[in-house]
Parts: sequence; C-alpha cells; structure tokens
Amino acid sequence: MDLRQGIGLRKLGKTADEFQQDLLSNLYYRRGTTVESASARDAYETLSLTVRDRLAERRARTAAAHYASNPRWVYYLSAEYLLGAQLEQNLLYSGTGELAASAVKALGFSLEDVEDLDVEPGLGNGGLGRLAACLVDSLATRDIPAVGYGIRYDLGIFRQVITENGQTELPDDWAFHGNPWEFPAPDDRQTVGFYGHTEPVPGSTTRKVWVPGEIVLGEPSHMLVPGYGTDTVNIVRLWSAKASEASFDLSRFSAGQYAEAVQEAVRAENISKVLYPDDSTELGRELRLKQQYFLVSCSLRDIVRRFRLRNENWDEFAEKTVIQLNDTHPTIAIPELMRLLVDEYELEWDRAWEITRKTFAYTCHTLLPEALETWPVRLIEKLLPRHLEIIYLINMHFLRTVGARFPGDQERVRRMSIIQEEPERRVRMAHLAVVGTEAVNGVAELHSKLLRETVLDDFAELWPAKFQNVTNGISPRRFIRIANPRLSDLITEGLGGDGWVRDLEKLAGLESLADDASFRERWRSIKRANKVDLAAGDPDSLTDVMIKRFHEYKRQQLKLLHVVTLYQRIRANPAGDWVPRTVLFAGKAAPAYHAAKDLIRLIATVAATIAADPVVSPYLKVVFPSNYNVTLAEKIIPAADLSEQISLAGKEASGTGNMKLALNGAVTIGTLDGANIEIHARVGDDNFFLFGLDAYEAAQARINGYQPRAFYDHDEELRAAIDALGSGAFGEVGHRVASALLGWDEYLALADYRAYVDCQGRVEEAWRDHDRWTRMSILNTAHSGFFSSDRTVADYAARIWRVSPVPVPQEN
Ligand code: GPU
Repeated sequence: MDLRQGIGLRKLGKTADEFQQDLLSNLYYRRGTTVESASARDAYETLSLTVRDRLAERRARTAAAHYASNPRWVYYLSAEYLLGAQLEQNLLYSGTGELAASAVKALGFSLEDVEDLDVEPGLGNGGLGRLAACLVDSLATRDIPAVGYGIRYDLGIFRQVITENGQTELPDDWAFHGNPWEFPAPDDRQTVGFYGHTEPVPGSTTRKVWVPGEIVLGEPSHMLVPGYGTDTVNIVRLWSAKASEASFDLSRFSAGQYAEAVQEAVRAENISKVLYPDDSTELGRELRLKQQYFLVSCSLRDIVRRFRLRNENWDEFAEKTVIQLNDTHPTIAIPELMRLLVDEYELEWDRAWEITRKTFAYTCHTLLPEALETWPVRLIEKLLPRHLEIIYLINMHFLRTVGARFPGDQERVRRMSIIQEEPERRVRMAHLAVVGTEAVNGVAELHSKLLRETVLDDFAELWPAKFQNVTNGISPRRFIRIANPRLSDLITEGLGGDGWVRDLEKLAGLESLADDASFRERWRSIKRANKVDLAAGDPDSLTDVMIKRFHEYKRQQLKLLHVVTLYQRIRANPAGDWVPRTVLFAGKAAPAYHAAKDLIRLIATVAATIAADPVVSPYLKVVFPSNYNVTLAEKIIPAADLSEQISLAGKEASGTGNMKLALNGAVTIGTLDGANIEIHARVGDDNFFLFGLDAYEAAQARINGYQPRAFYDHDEELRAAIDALGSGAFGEVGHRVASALLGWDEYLALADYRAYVDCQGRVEEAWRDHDRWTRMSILNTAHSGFFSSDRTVADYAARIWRVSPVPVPQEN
C-alpha cells in the first residue's frame, strides 16, 4: 500500500456494533483491562480514546489537505485557553453520542457517570481565555488552517471553595488522572534560553550572538479542535517546561542531598507549573515574564519549522503566516521574531522588520490602565538581554517616524515611546504591540472607539488604518447546543432544522414564534425545567444571575446594594406583593485582590443572614455556588431569567457572558458598556433593561469631582443599605466595603444606584406578566445570531487575517 496515497487509514465504523468493537479494542489493547473489572474511569478513558480515534482520522485528512495546499496559516498565540470539558463536545462534533451511550451501557455504566469524570482543563482566568477557546472552535468550523499555541500549566486556575468566610483557593491538578485528549509530541521539543549576555558578531553591525545563562526545554502536546459540521480538525499545541537531563545533579543525589540534586530541574519545570490567577491586572513577576517568553520562543520556532516544511524564501513568510497576539501577553514575540530573522537567519534589519510587522496582529482586551502590561527595563535586560537591545532599536526607528511626522513635538515622542521613563524605566508592551503589527483591534464597538480616542489615541492619529473593531462572539455549540439541549431541540423544531447551530443568524426565524402562545408555553416550561436541574432555588422565582470574575469595575457591589435594599423593603412590609427572586452570584477573585475577596465574603454573609430570616427568605434567596468555571457556566446559563451586566460604562471591553445569557433567553439588565450596547441595539429597548451613566458621563463625573457622599446623603434607601453593611452586623468586611464606597467609590456604584434599583422595579413589573416576559426571552435568543464566534472569525478572516478556508475532502 502506498502511504502517500491519501492517509492510508481505514474509516472507522459508524454502526453501533463497530463502535462497540472499537471500544472493546481500546479497553483491552490500550487500557489493558477487561470488561469484568472495568471501573467507571476505565469506561471514561476507553470511551474517550474511541471518540478521539474518530477525530484523529479526520485530523489526519485535515493535515494532508493542509500540507497539499500550503495555505496561509493563522497562528493564535494566547497565554490562556478555557477549553471546557472535552467528552461531550467531542461526542457532538463526531456525531457519536448515541453510539457512545449504548456502548458504555453495555459496559455497565451510564453516559452521565462517565461524563462526570471528564475534567475541564482550566488553563485560563476568564473571558480572555474562553474567547480563545471559542475562536479556535470557530476557526475549525470555518475550515481555516490554524493552530492555537498556549502553555500546558500543570495547575490551572485554582479551585474555589466558598464558605461564610469567603473564598479559599485550592490547587487544580486537572490532569491528575491523565488527560485522554492530548497527544504528546516529544519530537517537536524546543530549546529555550534565558539570562546570559550578548556578544558582537565580527563584521556585522546589526547581528549579535546571545549566550543564554539558562536553558529549558519546551515539550509540546496537542489537543484536537474539531470543526462542527465539517471534516476539519485543527489543534491547540500546549507547551510544558522540561528540565534537561544535565540539570539533575547525580553526585549530590548520591551524597544524600536530595533537594539540592533536583533544585535546578524544579526551577526549570516551574515555568509551566501554574497559571497566574490574576485577571486583567498587571502582575510584575519574573516567572510570569519567563512564561510569556517560553510560550513565544517555543511557538515561533514551531511556526518557522512548519513554514520550512513547504517554503524556503523568507519573503513568503508573511504571506503564509499571520500570528494573532491575544492581548499583550505574547508580545515579546515581536522582538523574538526579529532576533530569529536577524541573528539566526542573517536577514537585513529592514527586511526583517518588514516581515515581522506584516506577520503580527494584536487584539487589545481592556481599557483599564492597570491592565496594560509594562515590564521593568532591568528585568528584561536580565532575563532577555538581546530582546532589550532589539526593543531599543525598534523604538529608535519608530520614534524617528514620529519625529518626522510631528517635528518638534517632544511631548508626543515621550508619550508614544515604547520605553516609559518615569517613575522607573519600563517597557510598554501595548506600544510595542501596536508598533510591531499590521492590525490592532478592540473587542466591541465602544471598546475599539475608546481605544482610538483615549488609550491609543496618538497611535490612531499616526496610523488610522491600523485600528479596527472585531466584536467578540461565543460558540453556539458549547453555549446552547451542548449546554441547553432542551431549548436547542425546541429551536430546531421551531425552525424546521438544526442549521442554526452552524449559522446562528437563522435564529431570527424565532421572531414570529414569539407570538405563538403554545410555543411560548413550551419555551417557558423549558426554562423552568432547566431551573429545576440547577436546583439553586424555587424554579418559579425570578432567577437573577451575576456570573463573572469578581472585579470592582464589574460592580458586584452594586448588585449587593440592590439585594440589601430588597431585604430591607421586605422586612419593612412582609405582607407586600413581592416578586420571589433567586439571586445567584458565581465567580472567582484573584487571590491577592483583597477588595474583591472582601466582597465575596460579604455576599456569603448576607446570603446566610437572609436565609436565616423567616420573613424575607420566602421571597429572596442569595446563592453562591463554588468554583465557577466553564462546566458550571453551562449549567447556570440555561436556567437564568435575568442577566446582570452592570459594569461602569467604559470599563468592560466587551463581555461574553452577556452574549451567552442572551442566547439562552435571559433578559439583560445592563449599562451602555462593552457588547451590551450591541445586544441592546439588536434586541431593542423593549427587550433590554437599560440604566445608568454612559461612558462619557462616567468619565465626566470623575473630572467634575465625584462625591459619593452626596448620593448617600440624598437617597434614603441607599443610605439605609450602606449603613446596614457598615453597621457591624457584617463585621470588619462590611465596614471596609461600606467605607470604600463612601470614601472614593472608584466605579461610581453610588451614582448609578438609584437608576439601577428603579430599573429592577421595571424588571419585576415585566416578570409579573408571564407572556410579556417569555416574549422578551424568545426575542433575546432570536436576535443573538450576530454573537456567534463563527461571525467573529469570519470578520477576522476577511479584514485582519485575509485567509480563506481550505475544505477537507471527505475521502482520501
Ligand atoms: N479580559 Br486584559 C480578561 O478576561 N482578562 C484579561 O486579562 C483582559 C481582558 C476580558 C475582558 O475583561 C472582557 O471584557 C472581554 O470580553 C474578554 O476579555 C474577551 O475579549
């Protein structure tokens, strides 16, 4: 048989018998056990391998098709991926759900037992990491040749336990039992240098030799990323740090110095030991910079290796390659590619710069000044001495351009420089990312506009064409088809087919069904059944959810003030006609973010107080499930009635939870922030509860000397709520939160309190009218089509990446 003809593989069977046969083969040959002694974990591992084999066959055809067409590739560089649980996804994407259920049953287990053992790899913090996962899903679904590069952290985002004392953090050893979804690829191992010094190259003015002081190995493994409704299977390639053999000190070990013997190896392997659990705040730690360079160095060498499989001429590199930087975390890739091209491949500086600039594109995910990464010059100098020299050269050329365009404007040069001088010299990674790329985008319309008008205004003036918007999106597969099977089935029935799962704009067809009373009734009972499954509270109560990372700008404190106000109103009038509500908070706080952790603790305490109050508890319940992650989100979102998106306008770059909730028929109460604006524009005023300051008013309020006390003084209910929190009944934590609000209130919670609480009154009015609410719910889903990450990827492909699909033939 000629292996170069096609992929040389037999197709795996599609019948129940064939599937079961394959499962048995895997049980005996790969798991090494028997039917009689198979545990639930054996069943899980074996099923996973059986499903994986089906994707691997498609992967082989995909790779063959990509190799044959030598296409332009998208490489997505991201420090974070929140891929979610894999088994259920891969059953759906391989169309083997029913085969799997019966095969597993024959082994004596249910599919649910087995799915419970599937642990999600928590290799990210929040929205940014989940966005990366949605984009790679949609890249595969759109048949775009792509690889996602990331770090295989041994420990993912911490496991959170909520008690009345607030949040505690436990390590997340996600791959403790192994991970059946990944393929190690030790042959593609890379060598990464750190520290050391540079030496001149005789006869060259631009080239240098970098002599690193430490060497670490990067070992890749990949996970399969199947497209939905297509044969494409792409990969994410994750790097683990490995110590070289030489770093184990055998003589020390023999002398009984066990700790010292492994010390160097431990230090090397610590690079991929743990995900930094901070979300959108800059963290100035040497190990974090090491992680960033580790990811970049391994990935760029891999990209170059792949390029050279089919190409020789460097002039084609930027035509065959686009590298998307997911925020600034991988921005050191810009000087690293320059270093490879100039020092190692001996290209002229100008030619190397031309290639580099054309290769990269940068997505910015924030407006918060504290989230814009900068690194101390002396740290980069120590860790990456050659990169600092290259950054200086890039900056010199860049500032010449600025000087030529704006002669004599020294102030502008100072503002735009890649190097910040005061109070200490630091490298501004966002500036480096803008200078070294072909395109820069924000993640929602308002965000992209504010980037151009504020944070990056000088750059937008210099290079207006470089700045774009690509509004975020979410995978309809994971966030409705998998998460909400009941609603998905009803939609499929209502629309007469399941084409909407690949073409989400088709949901618009639900609009007319909103007027159909029996359809509304079914919609409503599905929402109720999802609430019963979630078991968070009375399924007939208004399920009001705020699920996202804890951050002051997102304003969980504003939601808490509302809860306290409801509590006080009910206490004052127990016989009132109250709308029963279940308020669900979920989310993690960065372990060192004390204000956010205070808030979690305060919410937990308030929840307990309400639960213990016989007068209030029939109407108001506050729940705070532990450990919010993708898996938990998939359970909460289908059960939500009301979606809280109440960040201070101008602070949330986009938000993506807002899209997931609207897609599942939750109605949003929200500010004019991030993608809320685009949701509001599509669902319309009647189907969205809008309140609060807009971004310009919020910025203006600060400038005009905002006084939180004035709001406290003039609003009796607000005063009562804050006084209750600060009264001592909730301890020191209540005190701290209350006085932070009264003293400074960075995110204007008090300014928006009255508008918010009154808006919640309109929510209750709408809720009392079941028909009206259900109509709103259906129309939210109907108008969510735009928020598919398939559309996001199509936007990037057309306007930033300029790539086309490469379909994978069904047979080889
Ligand atoms: N985001 Br910067 C993160 O999750 N982590 C970060 O470090 C930074 C941004 C979020 C934004 O806060 C959110 O608004 C956005 O929807 C998401 O990235 C994806 O773009």
